[in-house]
Amino acid sequence: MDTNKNGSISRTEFSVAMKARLDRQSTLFDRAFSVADANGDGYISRDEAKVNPQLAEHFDEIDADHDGQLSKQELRATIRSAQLNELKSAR
Ligand SMILES: [Ca+2]
Ligand SMILES: [Ca+2]
Repeated sequence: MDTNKNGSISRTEFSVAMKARLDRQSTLFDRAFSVADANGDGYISRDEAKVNPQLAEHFDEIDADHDGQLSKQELRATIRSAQLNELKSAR
């Protein structure tokens, strides 16, 4: 992360590193989503979620509007709050 090797992480270095991390996560997320979304309708149904034990286990928590389908938005929101919790507990 300390790209100019001056021993401290500048605000720019930090935001560049964060952006790279978010881009990478977003690519991974899209890939994971399309793998789970077997019929390609943009939603993960309960059946489709079975390929991923974590998804299947937390299906009801992630399905915020309880329509029986996980949208990208619902998954993203879940991942984001999981990451926030991780940050909080790291402190
Ligand atoms: Ca689907
Ligand atoms: Ca839903």
